Amino acid sequence: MSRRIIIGAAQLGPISRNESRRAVVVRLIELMREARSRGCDLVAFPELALTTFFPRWYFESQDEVDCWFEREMPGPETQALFDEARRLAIGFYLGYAELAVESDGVHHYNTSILVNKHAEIIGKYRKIHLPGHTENEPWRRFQHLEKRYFERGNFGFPAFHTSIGGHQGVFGMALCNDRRWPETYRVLGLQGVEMTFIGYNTPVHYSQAPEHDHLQAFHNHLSLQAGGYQNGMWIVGVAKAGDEEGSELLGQSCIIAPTGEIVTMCSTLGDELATASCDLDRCSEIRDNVFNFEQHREPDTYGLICETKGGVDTLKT
Ligand code: ING
Repeated sequence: MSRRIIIGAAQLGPISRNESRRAVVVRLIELMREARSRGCDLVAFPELALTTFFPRWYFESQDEVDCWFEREMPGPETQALFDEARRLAIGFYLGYAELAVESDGVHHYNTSILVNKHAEIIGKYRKIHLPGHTENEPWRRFQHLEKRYFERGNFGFPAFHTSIGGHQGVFGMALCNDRRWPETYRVLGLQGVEMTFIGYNTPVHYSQAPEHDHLQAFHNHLSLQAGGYQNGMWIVGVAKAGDEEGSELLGQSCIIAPTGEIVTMCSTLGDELATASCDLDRCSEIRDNVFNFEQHREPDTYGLICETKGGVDTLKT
C-alpha cells in the first residue's frame, strides 16, 4: 500500500517594496494553476509570501511596520487565492506576517497556514526561532529585524492530521530559521509528522560572518536534509529568491525524501514550480529502523537539551 501525494514547491522570485498584495496574489495563482496542471494535491509557497522581506529595513513608527501585516486571512486581497484553490481543489501552505488582535492586545507573528482543497484553514503555525536583532544596526549592509517586528510564536510545533490527495497523513510547518535548529524537526517527528513545509527568505550575505556567505546554499540543504533524514519525514523547503531590493536571497527550493535525498529542486531564482510524488509510507523505512525512536532514543540522557538555554560551563561542574 502506498500513500502517494503530489506536492509542488512554488518558489517566488523577488517581491519589490511597492508591489501590491494583489499583484503578488496574481503570481501565486499562476503557480497554483501550474501546480494543478501537473497534478499537485498541494502547493507550498515561501515564508512572508505576500510582501517583500521588510525586516531588512528599520522603521521608526509602528504604522510603517503594520502595513506589511495581514489583519485577516483570507482578507480582501487574499480571498482570490482561496477562491482559486477551492475552484482547483488544491491545498496550499502560505507564509505571511500576521497581525492578531487578541484579548490582551495586538500581536505580530511570522505565520504560516495549511489550507485544504476546500480552502479551509486546517492549521496555523507561528515562527518560534526569530533570527536577527531588535535595534537598528547601521553597520550592517541591511537589517534583519525579525526580533523587533515579530513576537515568538505561541503554538509550539503542532502536528496536523489531515487528508491530502485522498490520503490521511500527519503534517507539520516551520519557517526559515526554524529549519536550522534540530529541535524543530525532533518535536515534529516525535508527534509522527510525515511531511513538514518550511518557507524561507534567506539572504546570502550574513553580516556577522561574511566569510560564510558562499556556504549559504550548503547550510540550507544540510539543515533540511539532516532534519528530514534524522526524523524520517518529507521536507518541502520553499524560497523567496533572487535580488530583492538589493538583497540577494537564496533559491534552491526543494523537496527532500525521508532518506534525506533531494528528489526535486528549483534551478532559477524566479517564480518556479518544482514537483514530486511523495509516498508518505516511505517514512517507515526510516522510522521503523535506523530512527526508530521507541527502540533507540535515550531521553533520560538528553536532559541538558531542555534544562539549559545557552549551555553549561563544564569546567566548573
Ligand atoms: N532568515 C535567515 C535564515 O535563517 C539567517 C536568517 C540567514 C540566519 C543566514 C543564518 C544565516 O535562513 C530568516 N528569515 O530566518
